[in-house]
Amino acid sequence: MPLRLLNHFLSKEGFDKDLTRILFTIAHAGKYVAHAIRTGDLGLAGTSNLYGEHQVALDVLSDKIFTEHLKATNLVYSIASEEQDNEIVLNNKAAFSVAFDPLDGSSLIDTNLSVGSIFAIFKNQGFMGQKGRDMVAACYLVYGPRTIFVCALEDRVIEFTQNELGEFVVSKDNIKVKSDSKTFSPGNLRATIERDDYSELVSHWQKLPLTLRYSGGMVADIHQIFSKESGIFTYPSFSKYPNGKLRLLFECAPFAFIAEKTGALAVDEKGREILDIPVKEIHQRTTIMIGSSNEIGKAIDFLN
Ligand code: P6P
Repeated sequence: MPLRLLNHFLSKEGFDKDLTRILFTIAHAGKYVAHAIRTGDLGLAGTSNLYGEHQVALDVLSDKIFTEHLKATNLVYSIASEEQDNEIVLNNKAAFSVAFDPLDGSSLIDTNLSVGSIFAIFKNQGFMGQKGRDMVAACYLVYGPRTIFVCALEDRVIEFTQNELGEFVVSKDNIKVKSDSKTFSPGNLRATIERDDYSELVSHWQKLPLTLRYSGGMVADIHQIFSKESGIFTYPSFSKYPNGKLRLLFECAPFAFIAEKTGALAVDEKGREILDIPVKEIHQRTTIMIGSSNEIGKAIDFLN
């Protein structure tokens, strides 16, 4: 099988040249983040982000790496980062806007669990009023035993795995998720204390039985659904997070965009498609249930 390197593969598939340049840039920048995770300073950066979460040095460094690489393309009008309070205009003549969580799950790094970076790409100047459905691409990197880059554009979801030479090579093309789930990834289990409906849903999964697969890192937990082509991940609301904890623009919408290309579903706990929720505020949160369509349908019934 011909070696299918990321940049050659995306170029020959006839995708938008500027868009593939942005995707290639993100994957390339991800190599520096992967290196920093494996070798870099794990201490605190002495700063905190909007949410008051202490930023580990790697959060700050990852944010800088992606921002600088995207700026250098001259293709990006603005970025919105989970680690930055506001949208930042990079080039007011450019066509694309990129929202990202530069290092999701960074609190897991000192336990050596897999973490990742998540990206939503719009061919629009700015994010306000946009919906996930307006994206032109979404992608993520998983920094685990191997560094993996997954991107969704047009109707394809493609996985690339970094080889021993540091090149991203196609490892899965046109990923599809089965409608039935074998595993469950129940986020925010503490919500079962307040919510009988979520408690009943979790018991339902346990009695099927589905196999529990949960790490606390959204990227790895959801990547598992695409990698195994089956599964369900949930993060419902509770008193501490009445609108859910996870962010629409940086986390849930990109994964929803990818999920729907695989035949999986991504809804909030009321059953609304994540991709139809308009961006009103770049840090807005949402609940999420994402994965095998049959299991999502049952989960909506339980929570409503
Ligand atoms: P909790 C990590 O901090 C994160 O943003 C996601 O990666 C993960 O799914 C979620 O939070 C875990 O949240 O409340 O269980 O710690």
